[in-house]
Amino acid sequence: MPEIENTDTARHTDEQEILAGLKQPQKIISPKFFYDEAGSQLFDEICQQPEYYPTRTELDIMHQHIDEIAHLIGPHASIIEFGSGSSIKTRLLLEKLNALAAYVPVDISREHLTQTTQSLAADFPDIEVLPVCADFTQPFDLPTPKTLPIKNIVFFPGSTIGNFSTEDAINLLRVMRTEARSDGALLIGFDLEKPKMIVESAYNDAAGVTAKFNLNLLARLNREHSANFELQAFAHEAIYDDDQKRIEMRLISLCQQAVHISGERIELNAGEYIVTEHSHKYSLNRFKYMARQAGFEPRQTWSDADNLFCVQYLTAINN
Ligand code: AVI
Repeated sequence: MPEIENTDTARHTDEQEILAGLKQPQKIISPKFFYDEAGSQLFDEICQQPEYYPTRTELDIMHQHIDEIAHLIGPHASIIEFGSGSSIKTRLLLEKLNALAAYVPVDISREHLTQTTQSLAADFPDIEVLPVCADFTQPFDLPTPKTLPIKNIVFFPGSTIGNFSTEDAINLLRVMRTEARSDGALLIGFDLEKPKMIVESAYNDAAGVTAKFNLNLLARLNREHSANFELQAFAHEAIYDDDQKRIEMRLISLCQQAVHISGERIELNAGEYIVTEHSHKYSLNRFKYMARQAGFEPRQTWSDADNLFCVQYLTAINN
């Protein structure tokens, strides 16, 4: 039963990671644990909140400049999407690109990949879809399409790059550079620096969806990792750190309490919090610095009229 063994091993590894984070002086849980089925649904709901500008702004930018994007990419490219590619942005790109060699979604979740592959194969019967099940933070082998691509374009929309620390973001950009190869490019969306008030309201929406999304993390630990978090004993908080240019999402303990997770006891004081996510907002210069460290040079930058969000096309630097 290798499937079951794998699942058990993965759960054990996740538990070790979660416990290690909860034992640190500043308690943390990685944002990657947000996305179980309920968490993914709540994230989709966040994207529809009026205060949450990134999703709709990025889509507007892509709609407005799709012809130029398609022209820069050119014919016979292979699109390698970091993430399972279920978004409208992926479909927009696939519709507009000329004579695509292949579309390669890369995701750690086999389930997400299967869904994406099936629905894209049905809607784009002429495009070869070659899913890769891998952790995209590490280099992975690319499949060989039937039509040899002229270049590889890594596609990473959604400003997910901002959820990585600067060091990890540069490492991830290096993996992208490896997969893009010497003639390749990167098409990426990232969130821009802006006044604190706009960012904080995006992560503290009035309908309370982001709060639910944050608290679902604890519900998930209860469901999957035999934890006993009392959800009413925690509150969501999202604060913009103007020095670090990032949102910090927290779950604050409303009282002194002890929780159990995988047989271990974790104590929290009243007011103590667990950091659950950072979401970095970049200046064009800061992003250029990170991209150059990884071997990419910005070639074209598109933004909205209010400079909220940015979509950028970068090509591989060959030394
Ligand atoms: C997925 N990621 C880019 C989102 C963000 O804005 O950092 C996750 C999110 N967290 C709270 N709201 C949205």
